Amino acid sequence: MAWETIRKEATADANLVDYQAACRGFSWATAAAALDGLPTGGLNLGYEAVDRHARGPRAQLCALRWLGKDGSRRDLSYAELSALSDRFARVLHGLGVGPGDRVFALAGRVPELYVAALGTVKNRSVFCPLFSAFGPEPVRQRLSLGSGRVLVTTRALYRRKVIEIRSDLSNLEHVILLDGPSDEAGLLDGPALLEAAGDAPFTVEYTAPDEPALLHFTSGTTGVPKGAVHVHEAAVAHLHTARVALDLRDGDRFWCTADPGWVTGTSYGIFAPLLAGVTSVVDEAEFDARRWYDILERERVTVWYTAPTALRMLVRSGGELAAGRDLSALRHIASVGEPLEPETVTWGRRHLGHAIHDTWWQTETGAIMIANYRAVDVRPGSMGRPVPGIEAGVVRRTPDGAVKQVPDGEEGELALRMGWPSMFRGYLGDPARYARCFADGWYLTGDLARRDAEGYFWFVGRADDVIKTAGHLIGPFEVERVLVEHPSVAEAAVIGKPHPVAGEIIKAFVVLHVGHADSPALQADIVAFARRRLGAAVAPRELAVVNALPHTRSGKTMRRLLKARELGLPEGDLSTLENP
Ligand code: 6R9
Repeated sequence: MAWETIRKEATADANLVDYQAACRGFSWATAAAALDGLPTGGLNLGYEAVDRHARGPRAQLCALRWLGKDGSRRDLSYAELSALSDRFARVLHGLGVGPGDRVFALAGRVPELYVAALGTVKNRSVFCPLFSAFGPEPVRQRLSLGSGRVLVTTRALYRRKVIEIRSDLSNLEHVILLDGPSDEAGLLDGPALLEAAGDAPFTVEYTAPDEPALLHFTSGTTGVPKGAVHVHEAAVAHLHTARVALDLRDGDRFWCTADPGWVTGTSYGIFAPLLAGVTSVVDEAEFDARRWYDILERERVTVWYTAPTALRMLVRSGGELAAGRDLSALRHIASVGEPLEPETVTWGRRHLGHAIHDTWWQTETGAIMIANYRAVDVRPGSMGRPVPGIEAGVVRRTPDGAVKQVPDGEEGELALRMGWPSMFRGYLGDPARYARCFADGWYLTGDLARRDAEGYFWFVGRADDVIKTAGHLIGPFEVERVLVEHPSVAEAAVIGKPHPVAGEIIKAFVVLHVGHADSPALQADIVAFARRRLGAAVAPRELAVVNALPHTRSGKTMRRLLKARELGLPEGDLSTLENP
């Protein structure tokens, strides 16, 4: 069924009113002029996000409104956030942690995490978030690949996920506990360190715009996770996209529901709203439909950035929870991370007063690249059009290494003309893999898409086997290598199985070692083993024991074939499922 275009809202006040004109008149130099730069020259992401505002009229404005799980709340003004992150920067400095050193964070959504992120980049160290629902194995792998010198975490998370791997982490010198002292040796008491750091302002040193600021791990089909390096001048793209794609402006109450353990929760949950000088709402709790409606209503959220899985859960929670709410403050709703089906776009219009505006981007792009805009007609099911300043194309690689755009309407790989400020500048320690992402001046995204005659982009699928489950990007190989460590498992293959709410769930197929008999108890044991090692967010939700896995002649597991069988598709007709 073709979905009707949703006409733009009455939006003469939108930041982006005339899309074509905004694209024509755009330059990154002009966008960069919206930032101050350091008094000593250079550009520092943390300084731009908080210190700049703390020195001006926004000093007393609420920067972070934190809502605790237990109903408590805490407001931090720009001045307070600037002072606290100064203290954190001084703590790092005092520990001898300096420019380029990597500071990892493993914590839930607590104010101290935001303070640590800002303080880290102000100290010119590199902030690297980890998802707090990761188990010990993904934490170990990322900390060791990233040679983390500092880990900022909590007592409980340390005990559950770090103790057992600490001896493997030879570069890890300091563990700072955000929630105070611990009896265990070798752990630093964060609040005491912050207290002792005193309140003299921290002077941010000259920071080159292309110096690393953030490190985000992301997954591919094979091999270990890749550390995508982002630089301070990503701030230019964070702010620009916050304005044009999210329509942020003075006076906004912005709520990004993503966890800072993933790129959306960092780019748009920490930095973009602060760069834009608005109030950012942070909820510590996990999804709960009633609580979420309460937050939208009570906090008078004006701009809401969320994800398809969460929206589908809201849809399923039924209309009663939404009925009678005063959502009149809400001006714009946007979504990212997975395909957003047309039904959900129009559900937003009906129940929340606004269409859901899909946006597309990746860890590697650092910021929104394609979006539906408030003042532009929405085509439900489409990711929208490129952000002014971004050239996107649908391409095919030719055998001689060139890249050719395909005609409108045809499928190909989504590509972006390289050179925007938040483009990743490397995969940590893997320049060859980085180089393979580029050809002919294009960054090749690994997503399949098509463009229609009016320039709207439509997501088709992934060109590789990575899985998006509940918006989280999971590499199948990371799961498979843990499964085969179970004493009964000889071989494993993992796919994303379509799921009505989570988009996909992780399904594992395992072959048992000779002499091991399949049983419900054994299957439960394998799943429990994977959950313990990987954490609930990464472990398989379903498992099947099979006699053999399909392999190519060169020995690679044919995950696509398993997926086709799972979906009941004819095996000869894998079209979009086929590996390119
Ligand atoms: C920000 C983020 C990136 C991958 C991306 C694509 C998928 C993101 C999407 C979407 C369909 C959208 N993706 N946005 N698919 N429609 N609007 O999610 O980064 O975790 O690196 O994932 O997510 O496949 O390539 P990341």
